[in-house]
Amino acid sequence: MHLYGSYTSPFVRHCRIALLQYQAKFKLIETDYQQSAAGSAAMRVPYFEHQDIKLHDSMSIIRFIRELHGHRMCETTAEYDLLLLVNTAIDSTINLFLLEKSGVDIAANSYTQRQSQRIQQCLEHFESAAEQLKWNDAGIRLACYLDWVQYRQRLDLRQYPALIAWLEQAQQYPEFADTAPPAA
Ligand SMILES: N[C@@H](CCC(=O)N[C@@H](CS)C(=O)NCC(=O)O)C(=O)O
Repeated sequence: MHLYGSYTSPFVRHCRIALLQYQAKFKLIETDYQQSAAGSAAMRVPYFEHQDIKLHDSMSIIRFIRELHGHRMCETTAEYDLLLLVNTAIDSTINLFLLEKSGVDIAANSYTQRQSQRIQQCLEHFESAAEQLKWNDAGIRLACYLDWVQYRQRLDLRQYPALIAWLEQAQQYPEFADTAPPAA
């Protein structure tokens, strides 16, 4: 199994965690923008190859890994919905991060302001739902996201004590601790 990605991406990290949970043999191939543009129609990481299978999104990759080991990706519709909401928050946060890096003034544009508002509302939702979190795909993805925002210093999580507690709980899982982004 070949997983194409980076050691910092929260999407790639979730795939690595799923693979480590099953002690699956895989190779992470570090992939930059130029390589992902050539290797995936989505021009993003992760993408994945195994025998004649090629997958272009962390959602299909994780589903494939779980099913390969006789499990489902999400046990309930509620878990799936939470997972998608975390994806929404990650997408907006990464978009703002990349726009800012490319010189866009994200505070001056009404659409980027809406993205910032979306992120805040998602975080408030996660905070209010934190008591129900489990170490399943929704909970894992949330932990990957929270650790990434801290790593990139994108958001101040101090106003979300339940999310900080969830992140601390996640650190207890070896597959989460072992996939932490490298020191900047
Ligand atoms: N929906 C995709 C999102 C992947 C994604 O946004 N990856 C980021 C890295 S964390 C990326 O490669 N961005 C490059 C770009 O947008 O050009 C997934 O779940 O795999």
